[in-house]
Parts: sequence; structure tokens; C-alpha cells
Amino acid sequence: MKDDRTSVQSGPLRVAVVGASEVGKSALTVRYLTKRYIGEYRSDTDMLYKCVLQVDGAPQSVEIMDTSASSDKTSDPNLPWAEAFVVVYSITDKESYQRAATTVQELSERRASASVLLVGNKSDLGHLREVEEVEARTLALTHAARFAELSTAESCTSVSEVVDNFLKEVKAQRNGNQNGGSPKLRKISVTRMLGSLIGRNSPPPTPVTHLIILDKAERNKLQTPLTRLCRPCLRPAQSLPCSPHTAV
Ligand SMILES: Nc1nc2c(ncn2[C@@H]2O[C@H](COP(=O)(O)OP(=O)(O)OP(=O)(O)O)[C@@H](O)[C@H]2O)c(=O)[nH]1
Ligand SMILES: [Mg+2]
Repeated sequence: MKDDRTSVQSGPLRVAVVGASEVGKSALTVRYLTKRYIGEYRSDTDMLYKCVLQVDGAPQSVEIMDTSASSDKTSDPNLPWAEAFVVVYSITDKESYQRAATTVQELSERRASASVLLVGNKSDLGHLREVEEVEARTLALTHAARFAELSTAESCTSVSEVVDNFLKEVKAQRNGNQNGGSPKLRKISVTRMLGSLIGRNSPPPTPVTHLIILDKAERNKLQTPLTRLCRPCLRPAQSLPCSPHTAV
């Protein structure tokens, strides 16, 4: 399958957050972008967050798509829009891990140049654990993906560190490609990959500038610029347009 990475080289970093239902994709995304933990989220549609973040010490336009598990295309590894994927499972849900494992494997085979971060969420629920950390870590290493186990509910810091470092690597990977580097070299850079999991101090992300709620038809149009339904909300709106915010 053709890798469509070249189409996003000079634009924003585009990251898709994928995984089974109820694993915490929305919680993780909102936690990272706002530092807040909100218990319940709208889950019937994809959310596209457009923002400018500090990535490796410089402002960087970033788009993060929080996919809905109810979407047919949630874990579609051919989603050409994204150049990086955060694949989330819950450590309390073996099925969600199996789905994540399949996605990581497919991405490795069909989107070889895409950066992948495998996240085992809900580590605060260790007494309900169904997925051993070593199993997931080994899977990630096998497919040259980054790996982190964390609790979105309990630790804002770990979410920030893990995602900050991942974005830094995505950006570096892109720049490396522009400078003639080979994606395959990244795949064997295990030391660098493990370093990204240890975490370093990074500036906090700046506030989200736009949230775009995608229905399935809009999602299929992701190759073209999205201009509708932008709003400055940090939380999903129950109805559109979101009052008192005005669609941009
Ligand atoms: N204990 C615990 N619960 C969490 C954590 N992260 C998310 N949750 C809870 O898990 C449930 C599902 O979270 P969501 O973020 O809506 O999950 P999702 O993957 O976006 O689900 P869909 O949108 O339906 O695909 C919510 O009740 C969250 O509060 C965590 O780290 N620990
Ligand atoms: Mg969700």
C-alpha cells in the first residue's frame, strides 16, 4: 500500500488517536491539551483539535484527531491524513489490547513511515489488570513503536511527558525525512525510542485554538482543508453551533 506521508510534510503535525471503545482516547486527548481530566465525553463522533503547541522548544501547528470507536474507520491504518498514531488500549481490557496490537501491526506493515505510540491507559486500575506491561512493551519494540503505560485519570504529568516526547519525535522524523533521512533508520533506533518514554521537562502546551467535530462524511473529506464548525471550546458541544461560541 502506498504511503501518503509526503502530502503533510510542510503542514501541521497530524496525529490520530485510535483504539477500542472506552479505553480513554478522549480523556487522554483532552488531558494533554487542557490538563483537565473530565470523566465523560461525547463518543459518537470524531473530534479534530487544531492547536499550536511548543514542540521541541518551538511553536508547532498540530492537529489531533480523537477518533470515535463507533466510527467504521477508527483504526484504519491507511488513514492518509495522519502521519502519527497514538494507539490506546486499557490495561483492564484484554480485547482492547488485542485490537491495539492488530492496529500496531497493520501500521507497521502498511504505514511504515508513520510514527506510532502505543499507550496502555488506566494504570490506576492495577487490581483489574488484564494486560501485562511486558507483553505490550515487547509488542511495541517488535514494531518499533513507542510505548507507555499511564493513568490519564491520575497523572497529568505522565500524559504530558509521553505525548510531548512523541510529538518531538514525530517532528524530528519529519525533518529527518526532509533532509534525506530514511524512515527505516528510525525503526532500529531503540535507544532513542526508549529515551522518549523516560520523559524530560517540556513546556506546557498552549491552549487549544479550534475544535472541529467530524461526522463520517466530513471525516472522509480529510484530504481537503476543514473550515467548518470551528469553535474555541475546550469541550465537545452537545449541539451545534455551540452557544455562546460562534462557528468560525
Ligand atoms: N480509571 C480510569 N478511568 C479512565 C481513565 N481514562 C479514562 N477513563 C474513563 O474511561 C471511560 C472512557 O473514557 P473515554 O475517554 O470516553 O474513552 P474513549 O476511548 O474516548 O471512548 P469512545 O469515544 O467511546 O471510543 C470514561 O468513563 C473515563 O472517565 C484512566 O486513566 N483511569
Ligand atoms: Mg471518545
